[in-house]
Amino acid sequence: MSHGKQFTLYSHAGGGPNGWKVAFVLEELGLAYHPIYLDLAKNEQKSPDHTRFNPNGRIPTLIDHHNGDYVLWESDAIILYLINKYDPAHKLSVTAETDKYDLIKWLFFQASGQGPYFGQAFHFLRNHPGEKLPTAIARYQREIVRVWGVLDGVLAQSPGGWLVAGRMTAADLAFFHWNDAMLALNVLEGHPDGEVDFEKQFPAVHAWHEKMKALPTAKKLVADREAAKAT
Ligand SMILES: N[C@@H](CCC(=O)N[C@@H](CS)C(=O)NCC(=O)O)C(=O)O
Repeated sequence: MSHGKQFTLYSHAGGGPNGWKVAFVLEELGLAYHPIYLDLAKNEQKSPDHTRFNPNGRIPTLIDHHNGDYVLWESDAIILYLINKYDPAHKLSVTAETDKYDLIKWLFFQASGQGPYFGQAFHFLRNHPGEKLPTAIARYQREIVRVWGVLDGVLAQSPGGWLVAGRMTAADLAFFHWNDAMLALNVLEGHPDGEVDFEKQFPAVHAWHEKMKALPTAKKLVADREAAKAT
């Protein structure tokens, strides 16, 4: 560990949200980390330098140098590790048993219901080689709208407009970067059921998103992302 920081984080120099999710939690907890940005377009995530830590060959991967160089991958597992071990003041974690399971529930939903579907929407709209596949694009665009609908219904009824315990927790942070990427990259362009107005159709999700976007840590990460892209 020549960089002297507690953690090494393998992440993506572009917008790949799963690495930025983990960075968001590290930043909010004030934990020092050294990011290594991999170029996914060059398949650096599949190189032995990375797969010796993460056999799945995807980012993020975290190494905790204060815990025997413990290596962990899968973004939401990393988030749970960080908040269980390094959040004694419960800034992002919760204490009541049912709140703990609610937080885990949202992380599972994020990992299974948001990330992969939103990622496929981006892939089929922007990255799929060869002919466009309108049925695939429509399927995943509809899924973004469906997931935002689920979140909107819950957030509209939740105290403070947060997912768990009436305050911001790691559960909220976990959703932010995927939502932000979908908006920034206009992934709902040409939605088969008509134009989507994020603010009007999903006011609770929009308000939730804006609250997180205004955090100094979120702003710092936007600057970090731009700097990483430029290198
Ligand atoms: N379930 C994994 C997903 C990781 C993932 O798909 N990461 C993307 C970047 S956001 C990646 O590494 N893609 C490159 C690839 O699939 O080779 C997690 O949450 O950590």
